Amino acid sequence: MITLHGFAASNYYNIVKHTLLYKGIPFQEDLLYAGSDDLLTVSPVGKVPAITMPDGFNLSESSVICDFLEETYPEKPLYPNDAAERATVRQIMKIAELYFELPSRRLIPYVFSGTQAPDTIKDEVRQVLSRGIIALNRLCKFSPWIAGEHFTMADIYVHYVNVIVSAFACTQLDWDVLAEVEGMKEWNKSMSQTDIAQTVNADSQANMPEFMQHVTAQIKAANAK
Ligand SMILES: N[C@@H](CCC(=O)N[C@@H](CS)C(=O)NCC(=O)O)C(=O)O
Repeated sequence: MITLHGFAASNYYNIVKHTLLYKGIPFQEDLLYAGSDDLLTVSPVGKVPAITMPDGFNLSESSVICDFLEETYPEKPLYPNDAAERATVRQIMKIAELYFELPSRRLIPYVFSGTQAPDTIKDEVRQVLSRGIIALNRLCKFSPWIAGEHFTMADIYVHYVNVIVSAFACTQLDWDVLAEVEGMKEWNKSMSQTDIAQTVNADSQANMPEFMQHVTAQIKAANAK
């Protein structure tokens, strides 16, 4: 059976978990937090998530894992057959990662420490998010799914990117970023109402107190140095 390493409060972990559940692939979860030595044995940069296949093959990087799962378990496909359509799905995912997820993540330390990011950082994050908003308005269809008629990996990926945008960028910048992409909020709401997303999000909420304890311990350890 596949082992999914990581923790349920991680949105990257949840991209892979949602994919496994959607495809009906049996898997077990192995609770590991970033920074643990055990994680380094399965993930070369020590980041969550990683998977271990039944034959012992380890893989990390959420979008790479998703591609691997698609190739290994092609039933219930999450990418279109047509090469251009497939590339568009990946383009949406990449733009969401680069222009929504990563800039929003810059604000995580400020939210966790209950402080405000300096204006220079807020300005930089706003500029990157603005480019993402323009690009996603151009690319996303929401008819009814993000890339058009069919449910794809981009639906899963962007839904969990939006968790980070909402929790960190929207709060620190006091800006409803998702409302800037026409159709995004309505689609995101329908995604969150799917059975799989409800399961994944319930597990995420259940893990949150322990994850926050872990974060607090890390911050204390760093301050003590
Ligand atoms: N590019 C990686 C990013 C994964 C990532 O940043 N995971 C976070 C947890 S949500 C993590 O492990 N952070 C620990 C660290 O940055 O050292 C992916 O797509 O899997």
